[in-house]
Amino acid sequence: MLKSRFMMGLAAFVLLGSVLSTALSGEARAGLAGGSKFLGNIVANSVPSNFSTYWNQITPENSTKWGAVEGTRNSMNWSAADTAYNYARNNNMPFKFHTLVWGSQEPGWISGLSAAEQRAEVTQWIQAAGQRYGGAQFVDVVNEPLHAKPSYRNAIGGDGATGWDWVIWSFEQARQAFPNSKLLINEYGIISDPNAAANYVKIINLLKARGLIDGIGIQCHYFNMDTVSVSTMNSVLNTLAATGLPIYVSELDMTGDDSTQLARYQQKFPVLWEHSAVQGITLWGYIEGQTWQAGTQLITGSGTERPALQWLRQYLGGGGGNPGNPGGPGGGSDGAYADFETGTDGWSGGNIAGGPWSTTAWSAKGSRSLQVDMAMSNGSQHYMYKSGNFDFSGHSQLRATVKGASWGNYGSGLGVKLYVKYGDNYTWKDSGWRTISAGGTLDLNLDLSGVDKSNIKEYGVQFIDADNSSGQTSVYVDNVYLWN
Ligand SMILES: [Ca+2]
Ligand SMILES: [Ca+2]
Repeated sequence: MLKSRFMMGLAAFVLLGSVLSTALSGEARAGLAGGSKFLGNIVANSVPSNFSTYWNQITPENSTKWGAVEGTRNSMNWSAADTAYNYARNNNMPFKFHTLVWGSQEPGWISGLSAAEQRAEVTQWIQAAGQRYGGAQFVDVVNEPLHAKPSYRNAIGGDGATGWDWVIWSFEQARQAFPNSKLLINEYGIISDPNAAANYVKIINLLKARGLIDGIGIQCHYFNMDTVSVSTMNSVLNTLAATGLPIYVSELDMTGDDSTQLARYQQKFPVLWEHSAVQGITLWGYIEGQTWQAGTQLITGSGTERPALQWLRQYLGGGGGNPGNPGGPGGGSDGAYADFETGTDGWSGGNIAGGPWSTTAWSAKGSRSLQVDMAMSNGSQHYMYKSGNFDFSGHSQLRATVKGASWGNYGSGLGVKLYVKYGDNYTWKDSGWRTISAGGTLDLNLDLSGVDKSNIKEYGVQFIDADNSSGQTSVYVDNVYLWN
């Protein structure tokens, strides 16, 4: 949609000679987010002084839109785009060019041209952008194909036999102009609407079949995010992930007074951030008075972090989780973190009758958990666990939530322990004996003091049948994470 802060460039310079093609490292080194996923933000005409404190990826807010660059035909104004691009390069941040073909913020003069002239102008625009910003990690090739088709689309293929020939043509041109960039499509109204997601996937699959697309952008603005449910979000993300392409959340914002915005971030940001297909999130502004929509800001006009940003800093600060939101991203691949939203997360079962499976039967976080079936008898022991070499350094507790199914005879209660095995001798430590009845749920905390945290060999949940138990049941584990 039209960005209200759109600034039409007035200065006109033709600067095609300055080719900035240095490839940037994809590794993020600034901002709140470490690890392999970026957390970025937009840049308008200048870069805020605290930008790199919070963010490690850049998308220009308006300055790489066609209407902003070429407001006067063949007079290209790249100055604000250069500012953003050079900052990204100098600070080793991925840069996204936004956007090549879009039905909003087009140059006003394009509609008056013949079809042949329109096609030549779009081609020239795409080539000029690629010549100047060929080092961009990402390019939004087509923006909002479902909502804002360009006025000139019939000049570049129209609907055609596929229904989306103009989109295919645009990606073909972009592939030539940006051979080293990841080509993305971008759209709003997706995260909150499974039907829209299915329509979006139809376009994506046309491009994927032709080798033209490298990732899926979903905007995730407040008018979708404020009210969407977590289950709808997960459903849409899984639909998009089934294409096999990575997902980029491209324009995230959420409104609300301090407590409302905080609750929305706590509930919904992790759903996006922790989905295995999501490789980066870009927020759409953060400073009060400089966002396109009032109420979305994360820093007030006086420079104070709003609660949602304070939480975000804590959530992303490593260490996994906090009192308001158990289950942060944890200590990375060497730590312990599992939510089983996309599979078994490498967990196994021991002395079980079936599984483990990622299931929607129950969850403590998100919409899925890990399930095993087991046959109960007189003191028998069963396990759900992950083995390998893990580093829990810097954390004081391992936590998880478990549940027993409502079927089977639990007798005097199913014993449950959260445990680790550590060191070369696989020394055992557990959370102590707790019991659940059929259908019961438990939050388990294992104190890691005294454990050689840098040398963890296995961790998991042990179940011990009561003497008077019998029959088959199912048990579930979810939201496994390291605390503090
Ligand atoms: Ca031109
Ligand atoms: Ca889960």
